[in-house]
Parts: sequence; C-alpha cells; structure tokens
Amino acid sequence: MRCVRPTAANHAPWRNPTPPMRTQVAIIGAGPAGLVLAHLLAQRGIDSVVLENRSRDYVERRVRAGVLEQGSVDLLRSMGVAERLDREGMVHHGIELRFDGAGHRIPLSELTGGASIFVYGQQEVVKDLIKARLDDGGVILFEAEAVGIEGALTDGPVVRYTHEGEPRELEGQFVAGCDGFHGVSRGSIPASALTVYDKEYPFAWLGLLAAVPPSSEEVVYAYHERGFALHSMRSPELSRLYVQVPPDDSLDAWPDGRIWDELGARLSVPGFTLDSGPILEKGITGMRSYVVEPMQHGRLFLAGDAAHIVPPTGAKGMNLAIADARVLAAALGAHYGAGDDALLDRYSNDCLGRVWRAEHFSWWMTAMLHRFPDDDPFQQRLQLSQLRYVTSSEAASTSLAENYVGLYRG
Ligand code: RFL
Ligand code: PHB
Repeated sequence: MRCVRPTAANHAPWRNPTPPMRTQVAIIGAGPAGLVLAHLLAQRGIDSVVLENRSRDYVERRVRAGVLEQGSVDLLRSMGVAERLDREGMVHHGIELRFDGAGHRIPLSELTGGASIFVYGQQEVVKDLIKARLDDGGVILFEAEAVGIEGALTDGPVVRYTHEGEPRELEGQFVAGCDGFHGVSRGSIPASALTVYDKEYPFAWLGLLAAVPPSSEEVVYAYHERGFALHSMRSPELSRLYVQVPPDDSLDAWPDGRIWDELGARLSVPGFTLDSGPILEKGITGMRSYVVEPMQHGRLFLAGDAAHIVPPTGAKGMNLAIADARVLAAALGAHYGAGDDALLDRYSNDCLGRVWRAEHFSWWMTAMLHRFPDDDPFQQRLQLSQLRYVTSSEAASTSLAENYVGLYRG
C-alpha cells in the first residue's frame, strides 16, 4: 500500500483523534463500479483506497444482477480477473420472449455479428475483483461507512467515515462516488448543481434463487395477463427467477408454493415444464429509472448506481457501472500520466450517451413486458403488437439485440 499516513501533529487532533489516511483516489463503495475502478487505476500505477460500509462476506453474498454484456466481459478479461468467469460463466447467444402462449427466440449473436452475453452472478464478479485486489496489495476497508465528503471543489477533498466505531478521514486528490443509489456521494453535491430525472414504476420484482437446474437453456422474458415473469439462471444447478408484484407487496404474502404457482402460470407454454426446488434466497425490489446530471462536481465523480439506475428488465445496471468505471479510469490516467484534464472535464458527457441509451432500452423493455395497474385493452393491444413486431421483423429484433448485447452509441 502506498498511502501516506501523516503524523497526528499535522492535523487537528481535537477534531478527529485518528490521523487521516491519504491516497490519490478515494473510492466510496466496493460494488462493480468501485472495484473495477480500483483495479484499472492500479494498472495505471494510481493509488486508491476503497471504503465499503458492509462486510466482505455480505457484499460477496448479495444476490443481484446476472447478465454481463460482451464489452464488460472483454474488460474483465483485459484486467486479468475473468479466469473463473471464463470457466463458470454461461455464454448465451439468444433470449426468448414469451407471450400469447408461445416462445419466440431472439438470436442475439446472429443479429449482431457474433456478440453474446454472459450469465454470471454479480456477487461472483465482486468476489473475483475483491480477491484479485487484495492479492495485489490493494486497500479495501470493509465496514467503513462514508458519512460525508468535504472540499469537492478543492484539490484535496476529504471523505469522513466511521470505522471500528471511530470517526476517521480519508484525504484524496479525487473522490469517486461508487456507493450505489443510497450512498452519501450524490447527496453531498448541492442540489442546485444537479438536475434529476426520475421515474418510478407502479410495480416491483420478487426475485428468488432456487436450488434447481434451470428449466430453460436461455433467459426467458414472459408477458402474461397475470403479470411479467423472468426465468434466468446462475449455474447448471441454480435457477434465478423473478415475478412482477405490486410495489408495496411483502414477502409474507408470498409463501414458496404461491411463488412457484405464479411462475408456472406466467411462464407456461406447451411443452415447457417449470421445475421447482428449495428457495435459497428471495427479495422484493422496486423499479425505477433515475439519472442525475452532471455526474461530476469539482473533484467528486459519480459512477454506477450512484448516478443512475434503470429497471432491471434490460439487464443494464451492472454493465453501466462497469462502463462508467472504465471511462473514469481513463480520465484519471490522462490526468496523472500526461497532465491532461480534458477527459476528466468530459467525464459526465462521455458517460451520459451510453447511460441514456440504456435508460431508454430498459424503460422500453419494461413498458412492453409488464402489466400496468391502469392498463386498458387498448394498451394491452399495443404491447402485443409491439411484441409480435419485435419477434417477427428482422430490423426490430436486430434493434433489440444490439441494445441487449450493448452494441450501441449514445
Ligand atoms: P452497488 O453494487 O450498489 O455498490 C455500491 C456499494 O457501495 C456501498 N455503500 C457504501 N460504502 C461506504 N459508505 C457508504 N456510505 C456507502 N453506501 C453504500 C454498498 O454497500 C455497495 O457495496 O453499485 P454499483 O457498483 O454502481 O453497481 C450497480 C449494480 O449493482 C446494479 O446496477 C445492478 O445490480 C442492477 N441489476 C442488474 N444489472 C445488470 O447489469 N444486469 C442484470 O441482470 C441486473 N439485474 C439488477 C438486476 C439489480 C437488481 N436489484 C436488486 C436492484 C436484478 C436486480 C433484482
Ligand atoms: C438475472 O439473471 O438476474 C437477470 C437476467 C435478466 C434481467 C435481469 C436479471 O433482465
């Protein structure tokens, strides 16, 4: 570790008895954005310290996203952290849209000149990144909660955090706010400096992980009069499934038997059997589209869910987080390497094109596939017409495929 620990004499001991730690880039959050950024910076010889408010065990078990775009996989490979991903990840060349009692395959690779997606759990990506970072001597402080950022408009921003019950400070030359939607980074920017775009959806997803082999080889998105359902997987032995529920629903209302019955009904097509098994984990997640502009304030840069979220229907969130980290690492590399700040100045603009494309795609998939409480027969006809078009026109399927695998320009 190359952090400098100044003597307490340099700092006001009455305010904070523990001397501050110093680094070049203070990273808040050990999710995909923060960890990818820490790696890419280390590859360029730039120091960072990652503060993560949860324990290592917690972040390595947190079940979330599962779909990696080709570009995310290529980046993880170039970083030397994809050995297990290449061994255990599941390469997919298509997805299925189910409606009107039939399945329709979108052949992603055929339509995109050979691009594919990988199904590999986000917590596995996080596990691989944490191990590689710690093996390289990188610094990740777990159970270290950032509580505020000061001096974003100066050359020496400071992150205040608590660790082992003590208030502490981390001085950086830059701060990367990679602390997700509920972190402190975005809130530390004056509201007057930001424009927020926000949309909540009138439904949520109940997601579960079950110890049962997947019932389908590919990811299945189902539009059904009872509501949306999604069949995915994590390994040949583990299935990941989601069912649309009301936004204020509680898990108590969903005993395991009811979940399997509902999934069975919504995913039903002739010749398909949904195998059930023990449910290992379940949770309900609200659906939201959110973007803050700009994604930077002085020397504080936001990346990933801290700056934008998408409903999970397009499988974009983790990929956007990784893409932001790549852009930010290149910009910080130019600052420390050539003393050139042009990329740092453009960071927000360079990210937002991709972000808004993913926002549109995720909103569009969500609107096409879910039942809305105020739906009328007209709306439902429109959804079905769109589904029929997207599965029968090569131009329309190609558009979906390009967006799904991440081949788009903003
Ligand atoms: P993360 O992963 O939320 O990481 C932020 C980290 O910051 C920590 N933190 C703090 N640390 C220190 N001090 C504080 N004050 C802190 N406050 C928070 C948190 O503990 C955490 O470790 O954000 P990041 O890195 O931006 O990554 C974003 C992704 O996690 C997210 O977009 C995806 O999970 C979204 N998502 C999906 N994305 C995809 O690309 N493909 C998918 O298939 C997909 N499926 C999904 C999803 C998200 C879901 N849920 C649960 C929201 C499916 C679901 C159900
Ligand atoms: C998942 O496998 O968790 C998954 C797949 C596709 C999505 C969202 C989540 O759109």
